Amino acid sequence: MAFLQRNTKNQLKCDAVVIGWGLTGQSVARFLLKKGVRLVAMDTREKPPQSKENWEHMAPLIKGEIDHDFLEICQYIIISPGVGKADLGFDIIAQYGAKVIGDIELFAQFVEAPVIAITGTNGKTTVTNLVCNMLKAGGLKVLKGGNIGRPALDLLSEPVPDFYVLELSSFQLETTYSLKPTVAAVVNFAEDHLDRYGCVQDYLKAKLKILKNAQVAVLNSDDDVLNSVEFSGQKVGFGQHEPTNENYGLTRDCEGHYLSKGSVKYADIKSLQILGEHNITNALASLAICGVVTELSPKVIRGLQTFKGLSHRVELVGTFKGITFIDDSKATNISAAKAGINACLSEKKGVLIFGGMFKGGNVEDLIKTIEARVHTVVLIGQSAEFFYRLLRGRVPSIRANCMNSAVGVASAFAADGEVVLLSPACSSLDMFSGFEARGIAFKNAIQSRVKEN
Ligand code: UMA
Ligand code: ADP
Repeated sequence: MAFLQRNTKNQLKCDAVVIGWGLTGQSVARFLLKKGVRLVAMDTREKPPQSKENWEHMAPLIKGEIDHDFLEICQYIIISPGVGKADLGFDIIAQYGAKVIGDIELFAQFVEAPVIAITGTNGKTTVTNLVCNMLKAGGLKVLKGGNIGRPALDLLSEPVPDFYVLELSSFQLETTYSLKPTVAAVVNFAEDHLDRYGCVQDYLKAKLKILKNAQVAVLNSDDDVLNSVEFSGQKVGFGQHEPTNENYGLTRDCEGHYLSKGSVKYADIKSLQILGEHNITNALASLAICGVVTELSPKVIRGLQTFKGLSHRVELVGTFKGITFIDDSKATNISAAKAGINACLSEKKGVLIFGGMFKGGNVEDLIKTIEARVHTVVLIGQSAEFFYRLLRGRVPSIRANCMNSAVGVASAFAADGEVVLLSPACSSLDMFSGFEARGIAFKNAIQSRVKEN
């Protein structure tokens, strides 16, 4: 194998190395090979994901290691967002400097239509989808991609739209330098990904790269961290405060609460189909973003009102034997879980299924929310012992070793009329292939109980 790699290297003049053979790495290869770039791909995993295309003769794939000889001779290293220092065993930017870029940087260098870029700790996917729904309802052509699941470079093979709407993660922004978004939005900021970043400041620094070169910044004005962010261009704020002539907010009168800007009321919050306070913020963010690029016509507002929400985000699964089950598997950090608990367990205490691979952060606030709204916690995953100790003496908790048994225990402890909520505050990778698989396991466990009865 080593001999084969040497041979390959000697035969090739390698222009670019693609690191990571997941969705991103494969999209980079697709894009660059069409442009005649000579590539070598590498993945630190022995078994990276398979590709549908049969292109390995064009882009040799080195598995299970990083070959520094190629990194030294190539002009560009395109690194996938999920690949951190822990995977590589070294700091690639410190070692190889400016030639290390990400797929979004490549996208930025080739894109030919305006870009709406959306980041934040939570709500990125919801806001990205809302914005697309609204712009489409207004008759505009949009293409969405990025962290949402479709690699951005794949969008460039389609006819040029009116707007590209990109959901961007901090991982992607770390290696993006020349993106010039027409609108850059930050939905909120909270602790997350502390397993990858040394400190919360490094995570914030990566997120705020979205604002570099942006024409208009759309920022959450309820968020203390984002409120103090400096931006030299036009700023538009959104939040659950009174609206102003520049900022979107909530007008409260005796008839209802309205999503508004200045004296213009766009929609009654009762007309939204998405649940919870956090989704009001998401709706305001989407209005603020769309308001920069188009007129907020009744058609555009219909696009907001007809949005039904996404799977695994405060998703109502159903009611069985008087117990309502809600899937919020996408709550992979503390602040998302707090939003989920507040949205679903506000009036009556219920049962929470919680835990997984904990990414770090200040848990005290979350424990307080749990104390206020949850009477029993069912703990799953790697962090079960850690949370069991934290909850001891505050909220009764029980450990379960799989999703089936968690749903069984939760159902036994939930009374008629109560809610069982899966909102784990942790990533799922200790037990599942991702948050979708965790949500599906939750739904399947409920389904099995329905069938058995
Ligand atoms: N990996 C290695 N060695 C490698 C390459 C990857 O160990 O050489 C591991 C990484 O540690 C990571 C996993 O493989 O755990 C996947 O990494 P990747 O960069 O190859 O992932 P892709 O398949 O390209 O998917 C990425 C985003 N994933 C991550 O950033 C982890 C997807 O976001 C995104 O949809 C996709 O690009 C298209 O743009 C997912 C995600 O979890 C939804 N994002 C994080 C989040 O939302 O919290 C940031
Ligand atoms: P992201 O793409 O940033 O992960 P999603 O829209 O997929 O965001 O939602 C992820 C999780 O965060 C879900 O559990 C959801 O209920 C919660 N969430 C969504 N919007 C917000 C928000 N504005 N504030 C806090 N939590 C939110």
